Amino acid sequence: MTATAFITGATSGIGAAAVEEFVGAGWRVIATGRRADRLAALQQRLGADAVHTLAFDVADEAAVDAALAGLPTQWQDIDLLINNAGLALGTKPAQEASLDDWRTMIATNVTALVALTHRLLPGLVARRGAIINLSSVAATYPYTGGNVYGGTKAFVEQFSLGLRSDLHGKGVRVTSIEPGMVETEFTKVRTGGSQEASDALYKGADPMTAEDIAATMLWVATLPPHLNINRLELMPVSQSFAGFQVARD
Ligand code: NDP
Ligand code: 8X3
Repeated sequence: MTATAFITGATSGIGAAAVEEFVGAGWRVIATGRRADRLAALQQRLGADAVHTLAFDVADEAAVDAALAGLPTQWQDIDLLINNAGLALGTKPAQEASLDDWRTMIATNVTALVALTHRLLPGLVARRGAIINLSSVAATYPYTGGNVYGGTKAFVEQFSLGLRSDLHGKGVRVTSIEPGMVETEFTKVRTGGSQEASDALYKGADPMTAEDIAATMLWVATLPPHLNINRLELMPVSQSFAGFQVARD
């Protein structure tokens, strides 16, 4: 029987690549995001039998509920939830950052992820399904300007591990994927739409691609059912760690 994945943030970057990857491997995918035109293009390219689209703001719980309530019967049995929708806003240190940006990151990366997971968990338990959550290296390694973004991703990692505990014995797999630099629209979004800033960050860095992460997610999702990858951290070879900083008088 064909398995069904529910992928948030499917209009761009990692999520869009994941739709292609999973459909290519024979899965059916419910692809979601706010930009309905991009979802329609995805469905047109891959076919309505393989891709069902739901356009909603993941942070709008009423919109999420309405979208889920309207799922056709043949799309209601979800085997895999990929909580990928998310964003960083701003690169300023905390004392100069925008509180509105912080609220948006928490609403999207934390509150919305938790609410959608809560909504789909009973079905995932019934089907002994799986959850893949998109955390980040920013969950583990702090950097200047990462403040609330890193905090949201640390939550995603710890929530994933907590889910593993709560789902003990239920046969549901949960994985926190924690990538470093992946070239997507992420930096353009973070910098308020600056393609120049995005190009400058990735130039010469040979960053990971959205396809790299999508292929990793498919690998995680298709391991033998007795295997669970708890956390998986990836970086491009060009990215590594810097030391502590010391302020001197
Ligand atoms: P993109 O900006 O390319 O994609 C982000 C996706 O999230 C889009 O499809 C966007 O859809 C969706 N999204 C954002 N806000 C909302 C919302 N309120 N409602 C619904 N959908 C939303 O970035 P990436 O592909 O890089 O990011 C995907 C995930 O990977 C994020 O969680 C990010 O934090 C994480 N990540 C990214 C890394 C990177 O270096 N790129 C590294 C580590 C983790 P739309 O705008 O159409 O709603
Ligand atoms: C995004 C990765 O290194 O830009 O989650 O914080 S990084």
